[in-house]
Amino acid sequence: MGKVPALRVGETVLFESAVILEYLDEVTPPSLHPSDPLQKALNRAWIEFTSELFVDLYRMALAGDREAFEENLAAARKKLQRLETQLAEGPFFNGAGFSLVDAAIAPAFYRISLMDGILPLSLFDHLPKVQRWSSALLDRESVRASVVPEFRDLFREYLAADGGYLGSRIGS
Ligand SMILES: N[C@@H](CCC(=O)N[C@@H](CS)C(=O)NCC(=O)O)C(=O)O
Repeated sequence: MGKVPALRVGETVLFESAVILEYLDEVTPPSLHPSDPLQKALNRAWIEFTSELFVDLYRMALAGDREAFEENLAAARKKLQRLETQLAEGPFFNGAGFSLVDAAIAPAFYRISLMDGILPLSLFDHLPKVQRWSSALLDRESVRASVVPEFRDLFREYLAADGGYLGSRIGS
């Protein structure tokens, strides 16, 4: 499809991030999903919801002008507001334990933190539960180790080379 992510397993290439996630969860027991079928289904629904957040962030990263950037920033904020209403004690989505829905959203929080380092986004303002969720995930060793050490520099180089609204702000 010309899109990322993709996962090669032997001769087979899997695509669609949620499908890849479910596959990895199945081949590395125990499952990170809740065991209750209804809770599991609900978690899958929220994973699907977060996939739209990635689209907003991708469009923010590559927005050509301020208008397009802010339009997608607003769309991302709306989704995070929605997520705020789903969180309880935390710090993770289902409480104290890390689960698959956390794994699904962690890269979004990482990208938000990187973009926020270029241009303050204030995406977590008035969203204390989402803020706590993001911090808990970004503090996890498994999340840190999920990208190459030079990811931040590569991301910034990619944005700078793109020359969009965000990329043109790097180093300014
Ligand atoms: N629903 C797909 C979306 C994949 C997707 O749109 N990936 C974007 C990056 S976030 C991409 O590779 N875009 C390249 C392109 O569209 O040319 C998934 O979750 O895997």
